[in-house]
Amino acid sequence: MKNSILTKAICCVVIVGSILTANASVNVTQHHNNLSRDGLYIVPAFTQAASANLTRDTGFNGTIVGTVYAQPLYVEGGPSGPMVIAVTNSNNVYALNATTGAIIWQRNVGTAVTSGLPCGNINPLGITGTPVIDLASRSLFFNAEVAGIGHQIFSLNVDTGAINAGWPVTVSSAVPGFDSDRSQSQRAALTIVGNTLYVPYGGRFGDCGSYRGRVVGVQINNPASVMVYSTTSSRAGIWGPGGIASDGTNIFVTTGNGSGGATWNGSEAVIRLQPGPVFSGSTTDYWAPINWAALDSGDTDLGGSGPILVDVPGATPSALAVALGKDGMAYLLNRNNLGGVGTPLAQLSVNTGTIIQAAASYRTAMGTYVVFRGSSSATRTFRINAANPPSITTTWAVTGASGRSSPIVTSTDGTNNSVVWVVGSAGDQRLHGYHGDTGAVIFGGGGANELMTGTRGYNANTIAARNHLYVAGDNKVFSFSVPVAAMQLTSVVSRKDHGGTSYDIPLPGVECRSGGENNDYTLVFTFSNNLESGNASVTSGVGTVSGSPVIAGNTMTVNLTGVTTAQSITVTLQSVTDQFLQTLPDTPVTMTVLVGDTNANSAVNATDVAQTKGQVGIEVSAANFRNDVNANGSINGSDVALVKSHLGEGVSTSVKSSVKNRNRVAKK
Ligand SMILES: [Ca+2]
Ligand SMILES: [Ca+2]
Repeated sequence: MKNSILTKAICCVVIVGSILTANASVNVTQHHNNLSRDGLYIVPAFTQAASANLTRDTGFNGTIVGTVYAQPLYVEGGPSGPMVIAVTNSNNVYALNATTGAIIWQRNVGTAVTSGLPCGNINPLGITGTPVIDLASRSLFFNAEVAGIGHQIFSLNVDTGAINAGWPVTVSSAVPGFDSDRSQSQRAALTIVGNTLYVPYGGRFGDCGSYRGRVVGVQINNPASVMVYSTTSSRAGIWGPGGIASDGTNIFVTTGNGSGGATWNGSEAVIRLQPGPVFSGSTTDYWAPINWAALDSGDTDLGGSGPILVDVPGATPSALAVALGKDGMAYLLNRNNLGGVGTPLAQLSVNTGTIIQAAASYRTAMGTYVVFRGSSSATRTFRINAANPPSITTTWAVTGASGRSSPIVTSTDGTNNSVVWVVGSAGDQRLHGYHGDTGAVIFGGGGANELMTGTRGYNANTIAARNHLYVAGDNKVFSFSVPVAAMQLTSVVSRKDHGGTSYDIPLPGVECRSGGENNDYTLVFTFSNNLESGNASVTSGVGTVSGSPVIAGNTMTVNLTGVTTAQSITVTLQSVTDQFLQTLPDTPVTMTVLVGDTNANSAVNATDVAQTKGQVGIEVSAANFRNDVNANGSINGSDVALVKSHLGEGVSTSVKSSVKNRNRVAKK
């Protein structure tokens, strides 16, 4: 008997409690975070107060090789922990440790193009458009221009960087006639809807050659299956950095200047494509302003900004698409019936200069906003009024900070603490944060440590994840963070249900209640921050962790079974990680188990019996629940009998006393 208990005790020490991640992981899988391309990041750490104290993580390495136009991505849940993904025009792809900036894996997908193009201004030219991640298959998709081959669409295992089977797709082979004069460029962001990857194409700087606005659709599970949409008009490129938006079923693109003429052929438009992609040709599926031909001849593209999809509760219609033109106009469209060539739901001149960037949208108690970078010195906003039809009102603008990036917005919950973030890209090379309702400066750019290098104009390049912002510039990814409270274990209790009401015994303390038939106990750990994941195991004493720890908010509940009485059992917390990815050092917590020791003096004796007898018939409450020793919700003769059955049992309660006892033994 003794031997078997000993064996059990030894085995319990080595069994490790199961691992569980309860809360949702955070991932930035695409340009501007969402299919709508709204650029909204819900990040509870980014209160406006915390945002004011943003600092660069100077220990974050982030060194990469090549010029960067694409927005970085962020992915969790892989074997190497949280990663930042960055791509460069040297055809280099990187997965960086999101905390240290060290390279987890890197892959070069072929020699970048350095000569032989009919026009263009990116040299070397490799991966320009923002990639997209499919979390289900943990695959990363992007387009690379490879010397001697042209456009290739790759799929990589996002955890290892290995090229997935069946990829890359060489676009000129899959799509007859595609890019035969090398005038087609790929600089707008990619999208995945369902199982289809959509890759948008436009022309090169200089508008040379026979390029078209094109979207190539590739089945991600069958890359041999390729479809393409091309504008009928020559040129009409799809090139704004935000690329393709989606409502979850269909995709939306904007097209640039085309060849003009009397009949609209696909230029200067917002176009809705069905899955494939397939263009219906119906007026419900495209919109172009009445002056599209004049915009064509003036090179005043509608295509410098991709569409963003915005829902405005209370507006009729409420499901909108927003377009911005190089001519400074903002347009509101009914995204379920775009309307053909004609007058939009609303339009307003919102900027005096050309608009080239990816806009963002957010909602506060004041209404629904769109924010865009209007020029190298202005960040501007307008509100969409919830009317029938919806209308546009210009709101705050900030001028002065030089540089020209695409904005993003952080909010703690989707409506509060909105902060608009822009980078003075190709300008002052600093991050700037503005109050979403007023434009008041929240973060003014920081000090010497916050100065970046190599950030590119027009492109977004900034993402938010947990308490970080990441900005990708040439040859370097920068990490910034807002301060967060350190994680601490604030309390531990042993919790038991007494006939419908739970009572807690704070630990360290003596658990005097019976564990029932299987000797079960429940420990509830409370922390100062919300948790992401954690483990627990029994590291001394008799008992095991049963099932997975349950994480809810800032608590972790650990169930124990097989916990014998008259012992101290130690449960050690391991890898407990909070929502800001701070990890608690391994923390042991000891519970003394002595069934029947109702007065918690480490011995079961006549005092406990008398105390329990004294409570018989009295309703169980916070004052006497220890006397409900069998935890059934009433104090009666069974509890007295249970205490009596343990008479004479005891435990030594402190390390000090056990050391003293051992010393006494040694002296003998
Ligand atoms: Ca006692
Ligand atoms: Ca009882």
